[in-house]
Amino acid sequence: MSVRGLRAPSGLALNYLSRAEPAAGWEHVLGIATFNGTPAAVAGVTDIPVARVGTPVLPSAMDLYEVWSTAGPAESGEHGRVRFRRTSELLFGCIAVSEHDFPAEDPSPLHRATEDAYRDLCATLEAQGYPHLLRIWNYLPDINRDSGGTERYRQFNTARQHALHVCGRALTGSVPAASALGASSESPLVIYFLAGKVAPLFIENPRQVSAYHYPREYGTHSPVFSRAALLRQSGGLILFISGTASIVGHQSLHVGDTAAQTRETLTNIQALVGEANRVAGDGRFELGSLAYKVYVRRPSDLPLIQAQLHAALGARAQVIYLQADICRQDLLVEIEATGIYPPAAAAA
Ligand code: 3EB
Repeated sequence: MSVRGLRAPSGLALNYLSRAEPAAGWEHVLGIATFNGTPAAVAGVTDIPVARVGTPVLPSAMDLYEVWSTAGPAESGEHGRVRFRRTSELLFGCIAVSEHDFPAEDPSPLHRATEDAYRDLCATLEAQGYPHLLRIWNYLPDINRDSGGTERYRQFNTARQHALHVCGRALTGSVPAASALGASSESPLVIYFLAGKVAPLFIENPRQVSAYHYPREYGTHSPVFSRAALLRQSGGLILFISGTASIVGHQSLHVGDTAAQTRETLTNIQALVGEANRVAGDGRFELGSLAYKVYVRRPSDLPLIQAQLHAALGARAQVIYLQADICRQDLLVEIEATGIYPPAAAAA
């Protein structure tokens, strides 16, 4: 049963499902993310990449699966530690690297894990011939914890930038849309991604400094991501909006005020939707027709955040909520979104 879904006329589809198996079967599934441990329902699925993300679903005890699928034939494979599945246009991949794989005396096992993950990821894209990284999701345990005097999110940023540089990839401009969130302490570093044969358009937010140009007060190495990526494929448009928070310029706004942070975040997403429509020319994306993933730092804030989303988006919007720490201590909520235009009936 599909609780929420988006599908391009032919091409990529995203569904947030309340049970693992899509009604249409596994054949067209490219990849899955799970958020509540490793459910038995997907344990037997050997051919499809499954990213096991350690961010609990809210309200708790709800089962939820993020399922990416396509209309065309798909093929699975592995490269290094990356598991992937691909069509003629797109590749979905995921990788998990445990920090325990590195010596405890290493100054930053997270740095090593991040470098290894990105190196395998880049090698996969090169070997398979999908050079354009479109969208990437990064989940690191204890994202706000310090070790060796540096916050772990900053260690991740240094390692990500270094690894992308070594792979010969851009560090500004043509860089993927992304999310980077905290996961539970027991989780490995989990990364999943979508890559394509054709370059997307990368979109920045006129209200925000580009993340790759953040000043050094946020870390010696800036985060490498675009605010959104827009892909034209098979007669449709796909809009990937990065994790977005209550940041204007480069500063966090409304510290301590969850409702105001949620409204500012939605204003940022509205600005990105406007940019996407302008850049695409024929884009007709609207706030109310996107699919949203909302990361909530404090589970007790859920009703407050839900109320803001309902007021801003109306009843049609598709929204799921996860508990996750956000990459700045003063941020209480972060929202990512995906849009497919023109819209079609949700896949069953
Ligand atoms: C921000 O705007 C909030 O490091 O990949 C959002 C999306 C954020 C992606 C990343 C970080 C990342 O800076 C944090």
